[in-house]
Amino acid sequence: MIRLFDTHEVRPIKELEGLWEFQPVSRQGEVPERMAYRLPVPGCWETHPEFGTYRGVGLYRRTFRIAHRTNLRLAFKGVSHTADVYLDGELVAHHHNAYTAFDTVVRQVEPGEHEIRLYADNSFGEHSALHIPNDYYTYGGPIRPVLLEEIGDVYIERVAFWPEWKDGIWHGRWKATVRNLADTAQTTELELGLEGAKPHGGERLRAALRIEAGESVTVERTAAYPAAEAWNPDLPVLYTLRALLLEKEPGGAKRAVDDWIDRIGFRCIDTEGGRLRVNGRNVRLQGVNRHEDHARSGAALSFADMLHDLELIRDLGCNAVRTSHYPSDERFLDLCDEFGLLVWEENHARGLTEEQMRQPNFRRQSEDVTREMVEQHVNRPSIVIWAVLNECASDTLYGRSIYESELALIRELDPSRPRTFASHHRERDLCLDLADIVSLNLYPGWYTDEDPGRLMHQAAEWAERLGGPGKALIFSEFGADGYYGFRSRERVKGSEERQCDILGDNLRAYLAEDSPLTGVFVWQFGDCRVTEATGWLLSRGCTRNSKGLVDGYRRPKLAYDTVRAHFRGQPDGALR
Ligand code: ADA
Repeated sequence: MIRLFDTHEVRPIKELEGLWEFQPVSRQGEVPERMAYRLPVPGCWETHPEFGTYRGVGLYRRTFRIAHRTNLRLAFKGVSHTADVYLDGELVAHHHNAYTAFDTVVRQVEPGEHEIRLYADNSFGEHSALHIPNDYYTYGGPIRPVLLEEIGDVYIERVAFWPEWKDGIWHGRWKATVRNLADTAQTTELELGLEGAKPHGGERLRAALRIEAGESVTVERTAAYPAAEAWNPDLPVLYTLRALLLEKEPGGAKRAVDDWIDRIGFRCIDTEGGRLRVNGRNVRLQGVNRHEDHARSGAALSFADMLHDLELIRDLGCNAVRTSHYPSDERFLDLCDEFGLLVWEENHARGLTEEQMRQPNFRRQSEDVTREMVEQHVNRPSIVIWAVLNECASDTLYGRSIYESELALIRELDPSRPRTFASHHRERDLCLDLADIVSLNLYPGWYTDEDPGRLMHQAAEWAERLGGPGKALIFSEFGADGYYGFRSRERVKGSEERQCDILGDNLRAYLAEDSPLTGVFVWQFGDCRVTEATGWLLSRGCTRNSKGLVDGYRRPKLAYDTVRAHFRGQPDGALR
């Protein structure tokens, strides 16, 4: 399943899901004598009994047939973590980072049978600046869908849509890019429309285009949509966006030769008065941090598992989720759009030191994922915050230069959403002024003995002094380990009871009347696997980060009900 809706009705598209051949190999490009295994796609090799801890390169192979000569677009929604793709023996794509999509276009492919070889590499080393041993697990394989599309010489590459509230009416700003693969200039007509929401004075927006050989053109348009209804968390109205490329037939009639379908919602966000506002109304974010990790399927959750997560998150009384620490699967974001769950989405990084940020590949890989995240997810009404670089070196001058350029890149790509980053550097942070929202990860009751209420007011003072006056403040992480099933009358650390106590104490302070916080995100929704290694952090018990409200199989712990009671405004009903 690719998305919750059809992304194309004109362009032929096929998901290459199912069983692919698999073989571990020693390096990218190696052709083994035989392919001894079969693995599911999407999936990760850790689900196979022999590869539960395999770290290295894995080759996935399959064939497919096409009936006529055509241009092919091969799209990968997420390969963990570095991919090399070969079509009929030719290298056609290379991509780093598990959590963003990439594609490649191959021209004039002949009819008949063709072979795809996908080399996925989950090893750590110089080549990989973002995927490092960490407090979550880097799985191996195509963890998200793989697609095959047939395109003509001229095709729609991307369509972005920004809703804007102006003079009491919803407006939409369009930006559509059309590419010409041919060796000669081409003409075409682009038509842009929203189903169910007509622009002022017309049905659809149109542009006649002439595109030079091998080039692309970007069309920008603005229109008013007086009849549009707003997307709100309690009534998330979605509209279908449809872009078409039209060709004139000999008789004069127009025929659609390519299309692009997406869903959008009309809503605006600001941080006036130090609060996050959606459509001009204050919203206090009550959320969880969610890793894409499941005890059974690793990072390749099924759609049913994603929906189950979303239902649990809603049952907890959350109105928000943070995609820690990387962009989410598109299907999970589709669910958030559909159910009105607000999303903090962040680029991929966790806990990089200055030295790791100086690694030669860091800058390019990090900017790539930031750009891909924003370009690929910009149309989603559910995303209300963009974030970068969780707990990296924002306490150093070099770190500051990186935060500055990544936050600026986001502003350039999408001026409509507030930007932030989650810091654990407290008053030593040097970048709080660069963000629109100050976000802090603090663990009173777990890593420190501080009183949560006192710490919160102290944090508000840091935000004001270092971030700038009147900035919104979020507690982006707080929590405690609780080993599923480990019970203790003495409520010792690590027990489910102690996890309830700590989360209860935190939430009582943060959700109180006098709270300066505009949002709270519990660390974390579900337990996740971590890299097995030595060192205090990575020697976590059970090779898991056990601060989940549910365990890896989604069995609720006692703390689930504690958080649920607080988020639903009934803290007295909480287990203490
Ligand atoms: C950090 C980090 C999380 C997780 C957490 C913890 O704040 O952002 O990824 O490691 O701490 O459990 O300690």
